[in-house]
Amino acid sequence: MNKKILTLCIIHQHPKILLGMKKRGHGEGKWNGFGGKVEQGETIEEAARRETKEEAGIEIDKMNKLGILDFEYQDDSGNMEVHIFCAKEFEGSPTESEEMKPKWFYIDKIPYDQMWSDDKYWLPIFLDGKKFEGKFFFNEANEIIDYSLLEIN
Ligand code: 8OG
Repeated sequence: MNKKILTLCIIHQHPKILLGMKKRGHGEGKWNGFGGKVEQGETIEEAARRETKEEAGIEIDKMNKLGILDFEYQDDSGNMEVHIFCAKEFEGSPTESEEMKPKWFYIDKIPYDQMWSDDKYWLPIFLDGKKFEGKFFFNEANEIIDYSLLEIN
């Protein structure tokens, strides 16, 4: 099966990050960065900017790709490659959309228990501004059964 390519963008204005509560669909009820599938004819960076605008109402110019993660599932839901970007600046003010409700979190109060279970492994590396690459394997109950994660210099 072809892997889907997705984006994830987290705004980091130290000591806070901007997350959004996913209101519907895949990941509903979880806090996450903004992102989604890369559409035909757009670059990964363009998709990251478009999704952030659609979901949080803000415009990003400069961003830094910090991570690439592979997610592999045992069922048929399809494997994914997620490109993770950090942006420090943006234009506009974060606004609730049909999909996401944005909120700032201090980095010592990140709600890991209401996030994807892999996030606690890689988000600390992201918050250090370091690059990383990894792979997470999930079972049918969406639990991590194995993973590898590498910091890249
Ligand atoms: O378009 P859609 O809403 O399905 O996009 C899913 C978003 O969720 C996309 O930004 C990628 C992101 N995402 C996953 N899995 C995981 C995960 O395990 N952790 C985090 N933080 N984000 C994830 O699809």
